[in-house]
Amino acid sequence: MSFATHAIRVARLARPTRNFSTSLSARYENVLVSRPQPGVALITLNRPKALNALNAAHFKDIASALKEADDDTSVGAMVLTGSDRAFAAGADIKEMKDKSFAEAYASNFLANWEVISKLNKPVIAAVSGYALGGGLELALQADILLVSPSAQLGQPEINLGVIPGGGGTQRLARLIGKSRTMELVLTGRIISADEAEKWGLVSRVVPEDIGVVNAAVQIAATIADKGRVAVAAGKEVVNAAFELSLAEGLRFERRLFHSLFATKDQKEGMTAFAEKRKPEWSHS
Ligand code: DAK
Repeated sequence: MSFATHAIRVARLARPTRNFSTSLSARYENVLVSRPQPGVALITLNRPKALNALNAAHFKDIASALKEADDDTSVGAMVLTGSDRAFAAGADIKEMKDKSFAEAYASNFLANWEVISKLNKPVIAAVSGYALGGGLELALQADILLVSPSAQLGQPEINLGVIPGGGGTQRLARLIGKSRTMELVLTGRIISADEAEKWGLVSRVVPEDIGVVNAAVQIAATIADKGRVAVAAGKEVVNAAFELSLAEGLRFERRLFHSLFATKDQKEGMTAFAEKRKPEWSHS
């Protein structure tokens, strides 16, 4: 059986019950929070009338829900998703259209934007429908990005007389190169899920019959089942590849690898392998 076929079977078997807990969501007006599987927090953007456009209140809820899950010791990984029609159609244009420079500058407008990249635990974005402008920039902050066949991704800010401001130019250039990034940023063209996969922008397109959220939850559950210290180290060091030179990155990787020998999970993981049993992580 190929890896892809195996992954599809596993995803089908592990299809989560959509048992959204209202108590977890109660504090948030614009996001739903649930626990589809042990160790997994599912955060769903929920501002459907505006295609999940990200206004200040919405973004505050997203940031708080993610931070809360990151701080929760029972959570090992998070999934961030939107609706079938839109992951998010960008920052809220109506909210920002009349802002002056002084207001934007004095309030440090959208300063909390980099929230995902500052979390310790992995975030998997499950994107269906529109992921435009800030919506794509939010998804690009995730550690793993999955899309459904309906996904439409782009940076259409040029049509509004501005440019991307939430990291799009920099993250896209690193992921898909200069020419493709220039095309997206300068023309505002929206690309399909297949094109995004071909360009290496996303991990994969998940077929409708499996469901992008189900696949993302399955990946999150797999990660949540590992030792948390090693997972955090893996996330930190891969992300460092976007900031450091190769020599610095290799050194950082090696040092973090060395440091994991100070953890109980390293002793347990390697002992369990030698004893031919499943490791029991203490996350310490
Ligand atoms: N903002 C506000 N409302 C939006 C919206 C948006 N981005 N996108 C959609 N809506 C609203 C529509 O106004 C409409 O509301 P009503 O008229 O019903 O009240 C409702 O959602 C449904 O939209 P449509 O009627 O337009 O639906 P369609 O299917 O016809 O079209 C569309 C869907 C996604 C193609 C279209 O809505 C569209 O083009 N939306 C705008 C996409 C866009 O330009 N996005 C980029 C926004 S700028 C930064 C961080 C981030 C950013 C900047 C700085 N820093 C950290 C500094 C991000 C900037 C952006 O994202």
